[in-house]
Amino acid sequence: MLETQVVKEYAYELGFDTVRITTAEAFTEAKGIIKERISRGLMDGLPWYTSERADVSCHPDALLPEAQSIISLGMTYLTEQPGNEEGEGPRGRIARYAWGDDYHDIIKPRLQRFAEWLREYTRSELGSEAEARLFVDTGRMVDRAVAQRAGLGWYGKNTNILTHGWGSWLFLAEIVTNVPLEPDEPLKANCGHCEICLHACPTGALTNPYELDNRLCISFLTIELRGSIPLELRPLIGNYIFGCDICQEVCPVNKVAERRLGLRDQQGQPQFVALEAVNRRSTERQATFQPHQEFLKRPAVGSEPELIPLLALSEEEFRERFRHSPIKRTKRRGLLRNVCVALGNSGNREAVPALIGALHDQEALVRGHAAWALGRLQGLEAYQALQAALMSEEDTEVQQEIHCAIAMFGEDK
Ligand code: B12
Repeated sequence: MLETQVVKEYAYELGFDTVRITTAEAFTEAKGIIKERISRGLMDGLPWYTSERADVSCHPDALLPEAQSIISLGMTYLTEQPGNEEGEGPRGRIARYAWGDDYHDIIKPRLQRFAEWLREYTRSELGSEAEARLFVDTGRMVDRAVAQRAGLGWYGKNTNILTHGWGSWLFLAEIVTNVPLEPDEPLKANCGHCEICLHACPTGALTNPYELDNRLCISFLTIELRGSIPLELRPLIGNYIFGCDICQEVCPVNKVAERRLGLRDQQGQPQFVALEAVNRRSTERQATFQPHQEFLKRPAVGSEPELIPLLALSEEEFRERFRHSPIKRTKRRGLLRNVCVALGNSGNREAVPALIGALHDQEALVRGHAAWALGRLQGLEAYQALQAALMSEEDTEVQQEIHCAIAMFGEDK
């Protein structure tokens, strides 16, 4: 058997914050739960998330026939709390994981280097090259089930994997290999009686402990959903325009992680000794926490950008601004749809002229949500603009949205 510790050390060298090992046995329990959730419609809205996918993602040997071990990896995206950004207008919120660079672009190359190293290492140590398959998020793998069984963390009731060091503020990735490695034990930790996250979710997406209804999750509604956001859910989204962190932010384990790893003081000095040492089970390697630079807030993206200027983004400006960011996933029309909803929820009438402009956007999706936002914000100017737009609008769905928006006005516009 290979020296497992050497493999783990190399993961740290590559910049992963935590690493554990599990076997390549099937994830039978996870498969049963996933299939049951699909059949109850809890995964609806993600057409690629099928029962057949679970047959592969829960069977590592379907991904690599001789699979023996899975190296489960975590990389934290906790970074400094952002300072105030310039500007006075209403602001939107972006989930923390998207403040910086796209994690797929950061983690994939490191996994590739890991696999290359593993091949070389096994050639010299065992005389034959290891085979390895790499996964981060988009691959057909159950990232969280792997992390749980490997003891990298435990399932929180909000369904995220929690760790002692970083709470759930970390990305998961894995390498499936045919090399036998000594497996770690699952952790005994759990959420106890705490159910804060279940009650904090504004849309009630956490229907039971450890159970998420995808169709209600703000993360799904603002990132993955391609079409219109259901009318009844729009007011509940608040000012989130990409993803959502509410169930993570309220989690006591996350609060402890934030305080302990935190963040630098005003002189730019790290305030706390990281728990990295604990996670590595080594007392010699005391180190201070250095946030990954790649996940620091990008000025062009921000964490709470001003909303009104976003409505003026052209396709090209959108592509340029979000080129390296996970936000590119929504495409311009998805982001502007979300911006309209956030402006409608802001109660800020300053947004009315920009929303009237958006009633003439090239995208029907944006026009429809701008109409809804004007209905929320009310006022004569908004009312008249909606009436005028109805005369020229040709898309039947948008016409419907405008009718609904007009119906939101009372007698005294
Ligand atoms: C689809 C998906 C989504 C969907 C969610 C659909 C869903 N219900 O999972 C949407 C788009 C909404 C989403 C949102 C988010 N996602 Co996402 N997503 C995924 C993806 C691609 C698949 C997840 C999956 O398989 N879900 C199926 C369900 C059934 O699995 P599950 O929720 O893990 O269910 C398990 C538990 O319920 C457990 N269980 C069931 N009953 C019980 C009972 C007990 C007692 C216990 C202990 C456990 C338990 O068993 C189930 C099966 O293993 C993974 C990447 C991957 N390839 O795995 C990322 C992933 C899960 N997402 C991630 C992130 C960061 C997020 C967001 C935080 C992003 C954001 N800020 O907006 C939110 C979090 C929302 C939430 N509370 O889960 C990370 C999570 C990292 C972590 N620390 O856990 C992942 C792993 C991506 C990555 N590689 O880093 N996501």
